[in-house]
Parts: sequence; structure tokens; C-alpha cells
Amino acid sequence: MRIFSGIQPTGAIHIGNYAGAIQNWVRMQGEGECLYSIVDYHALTIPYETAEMPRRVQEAALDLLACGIDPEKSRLFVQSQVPEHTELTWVLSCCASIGELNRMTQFKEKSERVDFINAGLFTYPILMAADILLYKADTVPVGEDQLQHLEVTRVFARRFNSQFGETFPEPQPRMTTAPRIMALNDPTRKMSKSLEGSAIMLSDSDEVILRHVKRAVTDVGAKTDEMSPGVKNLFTLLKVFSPAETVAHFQEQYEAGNLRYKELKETLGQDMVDTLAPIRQRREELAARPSQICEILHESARQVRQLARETMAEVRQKLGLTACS
Ligand code: AQP
Repeated sequence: MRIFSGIQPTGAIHIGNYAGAIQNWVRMQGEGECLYSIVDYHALTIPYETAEMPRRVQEAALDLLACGIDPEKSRLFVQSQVPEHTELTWVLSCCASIGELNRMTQFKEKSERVDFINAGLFTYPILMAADILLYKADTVPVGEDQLQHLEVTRVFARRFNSQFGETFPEPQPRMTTAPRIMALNDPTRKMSKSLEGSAIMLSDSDEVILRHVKRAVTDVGAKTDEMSPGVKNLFTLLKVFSPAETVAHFQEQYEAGNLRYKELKETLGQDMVDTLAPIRQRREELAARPSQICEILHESARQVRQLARETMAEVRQKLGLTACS
């Protein structure tokens, strides 16, 4: 099994990324060949400070290594250091229809937030398909928001295979039990790096974590029989950060109609602090050795580029781009 996934260096990694994807990245090490990428080409689709980008890539690498990505078991690399990603993007863009790209929810949402809608934002799913297919990955650990992109990846792969001959496997998603963490300040929206006040970052201090959980929205409007989105989100987080007995305890309270939000939030906040503090500690230790991080990224890029070159040689052959070769 070959596993591929990526994360954008668009800001600090948050508990949504952690619970929805990174936990599976770590767990799947040993299940197959793991290739994990900091996808900086994707991050060009929204406005950013160029001087900030190297630091953001370094920060993402630190977070991932601190979470447990082991360079002995996984290849952790920077996407732009393997330019074949963009070459395959062009090829796949000729296997994608405008109609398919137009249906992408993420494009609709993200294009509403910017004044200038660049074509990269529109063709983002093709670059993501290229990321995965370049390595012929069959399993992709992602959060729920990426399922639609993975679905079109399979469509592009199928179309390429039927036109030019069997080349790419159709990759399948692998989700955690918390595939969609909602914003703490607005549980009707996805927790997101770019949605202010919505997220707890892996690098946040204990005080900041406790404050965020304490302020999390629970009930708004009239009470109904159904669990509110805010409380549901807290239960999802409880399942990620707390032991099963704790979840069962609060579930019983909820069913008996005597759940105290204050107690739920205090317990969740403390369990989150207990999980994230060691990650933060490891992160600080790693941050003291920046050249080692660069070595890991370079060596991984060198290794995965071999695979990328092999795929592109096969793709060129299948496309008939072979004159005078
Ligand atoms: N709220 C979430 N719940 C569960 N999983 C999530 N993921 C993102 N947000 C949640 C998963 O994390 C992985 C990496 O995401 P990404 O950084 O590549 O892109 P994103 O989905 O665009 O993340 P953000 O935080 O929403 O970033 P911005 O604000 O920059 O757009 C993916 O597997 C994703 O599913």
C-alpha cells in the first residue's frame, strides 16, 4: 500500500487538521509506504507574504514531526522541491472538465473570500490529483472536506486510464473518527486556519487552549431535542482527546438531561492540554535544530523524486510524447 497526503503551509496546524488527518498520518506509518507533503504550490492560490513562506514551511514540518511523523518510516517533503507535480498537473488538466471543477465546494467557498479569483484556485483539485497520482498512491488520509477532491481525482485517473492505458490506481480516502471538526466560535462552519477565532493551534499555550474551550459556543437560539452543533462538536473533540470512560460519563449526563457545560469544557480543556503539551515540548526541542529539519526535507524530496520521474517517464510514453527521445 502506498499512502500519500498533504497539508498546506498556510498557517499553524490546528486541532482540526490533527484530529481529521494528522492522527491517521501517524497511525498509518508501518501500514504501507508513507509519503507526506507540505504542499506549498497549493498555498500560492491565496494571497500571502513571500518573506513568510520559508518560515511557514519550516513550522509545518516542525508540527508534523512533533506529532509523530517519523523520518525513518515516512518521507516528509516539500511539494515545490519535486517539480513533476506541476508537470502532471498539466497532463491531468487535459483529462478534467470545466463542469467538474465548477462543482467543487471548496472553490465556491474560497473564491467568496478573495477579490481576485486566480485560476490556480479553480484548478486546485487537478494539482491535488497530480500530488496523489504522481506516486500511484492508493490510500489518502484526509478530512471530510477533501472527499470531493478525492472523488474527482478518481474520475481523472479513470479517464486517463481509459484513454491512454491502465496507469493510475483509483485512490481511496482514509478518515478518522473525527473527520470534520467545527469552528469553536461558530460550530456551523469548519474549523479553519483562515477563519479567525475558530481554531486551537497545536502550538497554543495551555492558557490559550483552556480559554478557547471555555468560550466555545454551545447552544444558540431555542433549545431543541437534538444535540446542538456546538455540543456535538465538543463531544467529537472529547472522543479525540479524552478516555472512553470520560466520553461515556458525559454521554450519560447528556441523556439524563443534566449535562453541565462548565464541567464538560473543563475536562475537555484539561485533556487537550495533556495531549498537546508533549507535542509542543517536542516541537521546541526540534526547533532548536533547524538544519536537521532541512536535511530531512531534502533527503525525502530526493527519494520521492525518483518515483515521480518514473511515473512521468511512463506518462510521457503513454501520451506519445516520445519524439527523438
Ligand atoms: N476542520 C477540520 N476537521 C477535520 N479535518 C480537517 N482538515 C482541515 N480542516 C479540518 C484536514 O486537514 C488536512 C490538511 O488541510 P489543509 O491545510 O491542506 O487544507 P484546508 O482543508 O484548507 O485546511 P484549513 O485549515 O481549512 O486551511 P485554510 O484556512 O488555509 O483553507 C486535510 O486532510 C483536511 O481535510
